[in-house]
Amino acid sequence: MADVEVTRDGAVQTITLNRPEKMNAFTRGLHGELRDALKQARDPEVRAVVITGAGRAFCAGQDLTEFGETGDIGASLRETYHPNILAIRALEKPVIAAVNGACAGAGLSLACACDIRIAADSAAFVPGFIGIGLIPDAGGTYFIHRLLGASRAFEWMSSNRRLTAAEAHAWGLVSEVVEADALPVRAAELASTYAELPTRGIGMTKRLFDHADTSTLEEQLEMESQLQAAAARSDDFREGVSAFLEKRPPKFTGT
Ligand code: LHQ
Repeated sequence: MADVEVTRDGAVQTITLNRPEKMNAFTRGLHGELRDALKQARDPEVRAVVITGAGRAFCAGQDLTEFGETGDIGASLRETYHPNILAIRALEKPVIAAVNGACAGAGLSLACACDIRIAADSAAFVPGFIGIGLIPDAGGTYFIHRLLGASRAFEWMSSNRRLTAAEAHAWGLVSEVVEADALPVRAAELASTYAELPTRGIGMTKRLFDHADTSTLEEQLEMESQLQAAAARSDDFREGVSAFLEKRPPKFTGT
């Protein structure tokens, strides 16, 4: 059985972390397979990606039974976690985390690296790191303080408080909570809606928001003009305008 399962339904690729007996905790093997799955997601035919977990957890973070084998943790983070976090941000298409259960440590960082998070009502969000004397990694400090604001992010990550799905929704950490049984269907529905949007425009919007985190207004205005010029050269722009003028729904191809 693969540690990461990849399935395709039309333009939607679903990546399932598949170590249910270990709450889908990260091992070197899982990282490698996730890396391959994210490479497959670069296929232009894939226009939306879902990341979820098998069984009752989304991902419990680093497999603590493999912890002793990690040696130099800094090097291990650089070799295993960082490429996958960066690969998610570099995908020019929406990545949806369908958080089906416990989401802890670097599993929480993984969910937060995605563009959209929806959760099962049974999901729990747990910082984890400080509970074992570590600091947030795998982009946790970068994403969580942007999603929640510095004050709430610090308080949460340092308290190690277990957050319910309803609390995560109230905080804006997830955009939607559904009954656990309904999560796969809702994630597929949301992903196929995104897969029918102008994918290049979605990808460029993602890049712009990432860039906005560190840029000046002048730099952001410049990047917007460059990417808008590219968007205006897309087939989807032509189709969007034609459909509007012809008073019909657009049929975007992602080109
Ligand atoms: C686990 C794990 C787990 C192994 C539950 N590993 N077995 C760190 C270091 C090095 C390099 C790079 O990066 C990192 C980043 C990190 O991710 S550090 C943070 C690591 N993660 C954690 O500290 C989370 C630890 N787990 C938990 O807080 C809870 O288990 C969660 C919230 C995930 C789930 O809670 P519950 O639903 O109450 O389940 P449980 O605690 O009863 O766990 C069920 C089983 O899963 C249990 O095994 P058992 O044999 O007793 O059934 C746990 O030992 C096992 N498990 N997390 N990370």
